[in-house]
This record gives sequence, structure tokens and C-alpha cells, in this order.
Amino acid sequence: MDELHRAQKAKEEIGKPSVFSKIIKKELPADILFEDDQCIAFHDINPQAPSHFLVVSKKPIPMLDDVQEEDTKVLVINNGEQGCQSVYHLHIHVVGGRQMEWPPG
Ligand code: DGP
Repeated sequence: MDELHRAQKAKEEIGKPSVFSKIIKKELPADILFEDDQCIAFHDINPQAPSHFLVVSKKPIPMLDDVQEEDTKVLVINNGEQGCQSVYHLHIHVVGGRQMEWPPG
């Protein structure tokens, strides 16, 4: 399944525990780089650059539209279907280790 198709299907999963919630609860394995009481960082399962990891809020915020005043410390990229978001658990992609392009690619 390509990323666009995955993004189109992902909205059906809103309200259910996301794969990231399962990683937070240690129900799914992940290569964890950092963890504290607010967030967790782990390597992306499908890296798009030599270095590609995700920073995920432990609070299960589905997407940017759902951020509350109390969440202002949290940043985000890929938002919603047109943003090709494929996991509805707020997260930041951190990519590097090669020459990146702008617009992103
Ligand atoms: P986005 O398209 O912005 O929603 O990106 C979701 C990212 O999550 C995508 O790059 C692949 C990654 N991902 C999905 N499932 C898993 C998983 O089970 N483990 C890890 N480590 N990453 C995952």
C-alpha cells in the first residue's frame, strides 16, 4: 500500500489506539532514542533519509486540529489526509543525513 492510499485509509482508525500508543505502552517494539513523561522518540519503520525518527506526544492527540491550549509545547508536521498523515497520533518527523529538498522530498 503506498503512502497516499495509507493516508486515505488511516482516518478510519481515529478513536482507536494508534500504533504509536502501542509503542508507548511497549505493546509494539520500536528502536527508542529518547523517552520522558511527555514524549517518546523512535526510529521510523520506513526511513526516508539516513536519519529519520519520530517525536510523539504521549498524550494521544490525533492531529493538529485537536491540540489544546495545554499542548502548546507540542509541534507537528503531516496534518490530515491532504497532508498524507497515515497515523492519527500527533508526531513530528525529524529527517537528515542527506541533502534534503524544498518543498520536502
Ligand atoms: P505520517 O505519514 O506523517 O502519518 O507518518 C507516519 C510514520 O509512522 C511513517 O513514516 C511510518 C511510521 N510508522 C508507522 N507504523 C510504525 C510502527 O509500527 N513503528 C515505527 N517505528 N514507525 C511506524
